[in-house]
Amino acid sequence: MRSTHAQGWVPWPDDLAQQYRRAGYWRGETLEQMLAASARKHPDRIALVCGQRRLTYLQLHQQVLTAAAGLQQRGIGHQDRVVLQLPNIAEFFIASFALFRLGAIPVFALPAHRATELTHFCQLTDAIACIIVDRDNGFDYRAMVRNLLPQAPALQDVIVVGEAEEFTSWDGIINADTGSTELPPSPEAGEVAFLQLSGGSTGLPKLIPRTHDDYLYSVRTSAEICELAPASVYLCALPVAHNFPLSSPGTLGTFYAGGCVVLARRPAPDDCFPLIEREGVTLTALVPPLAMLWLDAARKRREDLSSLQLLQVGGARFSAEAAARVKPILRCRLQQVFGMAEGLVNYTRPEDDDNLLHHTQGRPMSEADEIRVVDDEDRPVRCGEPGHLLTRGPYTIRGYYRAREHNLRAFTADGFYRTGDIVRQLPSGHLMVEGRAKDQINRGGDKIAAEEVENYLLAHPAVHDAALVAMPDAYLGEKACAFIISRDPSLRPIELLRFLQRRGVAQYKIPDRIELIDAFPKTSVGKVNKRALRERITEKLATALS
Ligand code: AMP
Ligand code: DBH
Repeated sequence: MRSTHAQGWVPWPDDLAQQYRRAGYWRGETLEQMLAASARKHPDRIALVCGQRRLTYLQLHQQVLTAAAGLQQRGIGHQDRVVLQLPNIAEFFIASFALFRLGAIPVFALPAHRATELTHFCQLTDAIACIIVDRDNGFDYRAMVRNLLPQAPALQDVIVVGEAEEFTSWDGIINADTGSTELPPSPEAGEVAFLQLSGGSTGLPKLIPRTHDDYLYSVRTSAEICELAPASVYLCALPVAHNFPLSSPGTLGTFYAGGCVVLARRPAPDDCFPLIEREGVTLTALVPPLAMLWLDAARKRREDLSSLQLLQVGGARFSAEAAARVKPILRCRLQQVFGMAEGLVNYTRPEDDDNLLHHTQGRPMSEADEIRVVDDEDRPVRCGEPGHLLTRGPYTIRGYYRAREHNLRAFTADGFYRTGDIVRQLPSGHLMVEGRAKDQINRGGDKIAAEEVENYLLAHPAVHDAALVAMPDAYLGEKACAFIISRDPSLRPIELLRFLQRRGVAQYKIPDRIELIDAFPKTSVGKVNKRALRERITEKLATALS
């Protein structure tokens, strides 16, 4: 096996890896080989709809091989990291599968990420190339990358879908004369296939190494649980690189089943409802705020949504009240999904009664998922009592990428991932997400690591100290409030927000509110008492409303 600790990731212990192979969880197939198999089985079925473009499985796979040859000609090869930041367009899949074919490793940035995050991904991975779109949603990705080039010395190639300006054009790559070039042997399925992002809770976003073997296992199992078939039409409304729409069972699960993936540029009803009607969409995945928006819109709009059979909701806690409205309003089944890019995914099942469906976040997808619910000293709590969720299994990572120190805290000595979630487990195995021990804000499914944003705020000369906490929000569930101790009495909150924007960080990380404060409340051991700060802002909001 060529993939080792030295390459920045922590493999499963050999005996377990063998066990996972013997059990048939890991099948030695790469993600690109999965697509190739679907192309052999269903060459003429539509695999992908992107705007007016419709690609059959055969066409999609051929474009993947062409792109692989073109990328190889640009010097991209086995184990090279390539930061991929694309919106919901066909090129996301053509580029990703082409990189999988070469054994190169895409780093899945989200379209919301800005210079600060992109620079970090380039530096942490020594990426030799990045693939971006020219502009989207009023933002020029070329200008962003142009400005970060001095900080990313390993970056040799910037590949642009659309108008490339001084950079390499994607069209040039897929139209290059690659006649005589032969593709290298496929990578091994036990190697890292890509790096996915974690919401994290510490300084800078962590990267999650997923192998072909482990990811495909989760994709296949998810596709079975969700009963995907060639007739399935999956609408990808969330950002395509996110783990939920990519693998639970998402776009990859749909390709595995021979179904059709329909890409929506935006998740709002204006974009998605006409697509559901036109394409006969049968399932889709949303975060809770979007699900609520859809429920409201469905009552007012005219589109025929009757093809929809399953709405998956996950990424943040979905209220039981909203869950109970899905079936009466959308006339489709609801599935709650509680997952994480690190691995473990839980689903409610078709046979679950309404009580389980509305009040739990499902149970683990695999019989091989190991679940522990423990107290602060890692001792198991009694069944049904709340505790920290720890997990281990055939598709849950053993360590973050190039994060030796952090891994000591994020994983137990025997390889369980500390999810940071507080859950209760019912005798049926179903989990209820009760809260969070990690210092993170879950802003309607977008995760914000408090420490990361605090560090950005601390970089402002007038900021003496900063503490970011969650505040309740009717629509998003939570928003972020920054408490600031200022050195300068004239500092205005708007100046801090502009400071973050100028620096270039994802918009969802910019605090929704800034509270200036003289001193932080402290815990008995002298740490910032974030619970007291959360209570303070919650009370303030309640008083303002009453
Ligand atoms: P990440 O590790 O960044 O992929 O984010 C995964 C985290 O999102 C989980 O550990 C939970 O905190 C949260 N999460 C995902 N799905 C749900 C859900 N259905 N209900 C509550 N929290 C969720
Ligand atoms: O929030 C998540 O990261 C998530 C939610 C649902 C996820 O990674 C998944 C399903 O696979």
